[in-house]
Parts: sequence; structure tokens; C-alpha cells
Amino acid sequence: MADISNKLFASDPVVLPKGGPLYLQLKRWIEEAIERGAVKPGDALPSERDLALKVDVSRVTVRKAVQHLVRAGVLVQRHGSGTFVAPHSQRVEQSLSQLTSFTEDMARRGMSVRAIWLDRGLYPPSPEETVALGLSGGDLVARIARLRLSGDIPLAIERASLSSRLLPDPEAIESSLYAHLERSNHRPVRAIQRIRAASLGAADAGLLGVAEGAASLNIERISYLESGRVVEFTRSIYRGDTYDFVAELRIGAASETRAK
Ligand code: 16G
Repeated sequence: MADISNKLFASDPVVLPKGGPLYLQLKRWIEEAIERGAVKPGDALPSERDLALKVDVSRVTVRKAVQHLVRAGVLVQRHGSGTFVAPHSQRVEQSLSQLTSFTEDMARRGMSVRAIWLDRGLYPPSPEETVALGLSGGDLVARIARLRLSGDIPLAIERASLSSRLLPDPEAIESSLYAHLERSNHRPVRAIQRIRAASLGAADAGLLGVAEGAASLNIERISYLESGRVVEFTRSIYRGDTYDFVAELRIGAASETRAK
């Protein structure tokens, strides 16, 4: 692993960004060095003593700055071998404002996708499916259940229910449900999602390759056609250790008026 002393101290003497207590200035200086790529994930930080000497601050100040960065996940400490710039996050970020499919989400990140089919077929609907999909007596429901993976890494379990009128032949889906629906002009244009934290039972944990009781994000998506008709009622279980759901928030019209 590379020692970053030379890259870090290229500009001699070190000039810390101004403002706030000294340990925060040092913390920002280290963050900036990481942001501009002067130091890379996996690089070793100089020892506390060397940093204190070079930057001309006390070792207590260095320790405090480093502790804050470790807590923030920017640096990692390995017992006996030192402090390192943390590896890039392996977590997947998904926007909460775009109605996209799993296949599209992964393609955008250059990740390959595949699915292991757990079930697909036509069934008499459960009461919950009848209500969610607005089915009438005698209607059948198309159920598709998949373990979704990128390469060999299982990311989510998805169980989708659709009216058999919109998906009469679940066997015909090749890999993407949304691509299949698009072909028959039934791709949803709007959806409501409900997300809650849960812990995995033995069977789902086994499928996702994590320990029983590990954290998951359980998402229920009900999506609609332009006409307001429900297309899918899908329950997805995402591994809690691989997904970050990201939402962009904007100031509301009422608060904007107040702020003026
Ligand atoms: C996403 C949707 C899921 C939809 C699927 C279609 C969430 C939480 N869920 O995973 O409701 O059925 O995409 O993906 O985002 P596909 O077109 O790749 O089969």
C-alpha cells in the first residue's frame, strides 16, 4: 500500500483551510486531499507523529481529526498497521424520484444483471392482490418472483403481481418486466413506493447470501398507467448493506414564500 507523505505534503509548508477549531481545519485539509485525488482509496496516512510535525499541530489535534474522519467512514483504522483512506463505497445508490426498472438502474451504473426465477405463473389472487390491483371476481393474477443479481452478488428479491389482463403470459418475459410491458404499451408512468426497514428471515437471508436477521429494506411499489389503472403491485426486499435510496428535496412553495 502506498505511503502518501510525498503527495500530501507536495506544497510545503502545509496551509490549512481557515475557520473553526484546528482539528476541523486539519480534517477539511485531509478531505480536500482525498477529493482532488491527491490521495486515493487504500493509501496509508502518515503516522500521527509525522502528520503533527509536518502540519505543525499537536498530536492531540491530529488524533481528533482522524477520529472524526474514521467515524464519518472517510478513513479506516487497522489495528497494528495504521490509518488508510477508506475504499470507495460498494453500495448502490438509487434515486427515489425516477420511475426506473432494476435493469435500467444497473445498466446506468455499468453493472450486469441477471435473475434467478423463483416463481412465475397465473394464480387466483389473494385478497391483498385483489384490492391493490383492483381485480374483479374471476380475474387471475400473474405472479413473477425473482432473485435479482449483479454478477454473482444477490441484491434483491422481487415478487411482482399484475393483473393477468396486462400480463397474460408471464413465461414470455425475457429479462426485464418493464421492457416486456413497454412492448404491449403497458409500461407504468407513475408509482407510489413505501419503504420500511426489516430484518431478514432464514429463507430470504439464504437467497440473498447474508445472515438470518440481517437488515433489509422492504419496498412496496404500486405503479400506474397514464389512465390511472394499476399495473403492478411489487414487493421487493433489498439487502440493507448494499443499497442507499437517495431523494432530492426542494424547498416547498409555502416555505419559499415565507422565506422572502
Ligand atoms: C424495480 C422496481 C420493481 C419493478 C422492477 C422492474 C423498485 C423498488 N422496484 O426493481 O417494482 O417491477 O424494477 O425491473 O425499484 P425489470 O424491468 O428489470 O424487470
